[in-house]
Amino acid sequence: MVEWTEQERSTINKIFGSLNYDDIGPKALRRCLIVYPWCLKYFGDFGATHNAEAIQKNDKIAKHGIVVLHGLDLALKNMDCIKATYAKLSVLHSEKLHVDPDNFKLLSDCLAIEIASLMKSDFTPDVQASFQKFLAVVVSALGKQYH
Ligand code: ZNH
Repeated sequence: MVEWTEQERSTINKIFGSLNYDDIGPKALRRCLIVYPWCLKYFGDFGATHNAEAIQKNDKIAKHGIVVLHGLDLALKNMDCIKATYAKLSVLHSEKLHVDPDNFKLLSDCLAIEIASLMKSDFTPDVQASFQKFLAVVVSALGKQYH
């Protein structure tokens, strides 16, 4: 089981408590799809092309970015059993969506970059360390049901 210090718990809760999901979710997913264009193939029915402007303007991508961010609430509310909490979502991404699990890490890095640019000097190395640990546990849990 992953151990969390009180400091880590409070830092992670503070970050998420200050986030506007409707803003940061779309930004993180768009960044991921623009920087790592192969990720777009999983969103075929969203109708976006490999073009930054099309990705920025796509409402379905924006909405899905919000869904993904709310997906992180699961981990936030269940920090002591993240692996079990994501079992279903892991099966979905593996067996139904066939998302290469390497991409979870890429999206989590894009989210870190968006949060860094929002928080600026408040995103200290210490804060980043807690945040990256949280995301690493989520990424690992999402990849757990892959065979
Ligand atoms: Zn994912 C879906 C989360 C990543 C792709 N996702 C989804 C959902 C959720 C999530 C919550 C919904 C589900 C239901 O409906 O039930 N994701 C998530 C998270 C993460 C992710 C948390 C990390 C962090 N994804 C991802 C990636 C990708 C994806 C990276 C690719 C690249 N997802 C996806 C898809 C889907 C999902 C494709 C489906 C969509 C639709 O709607 O169609």
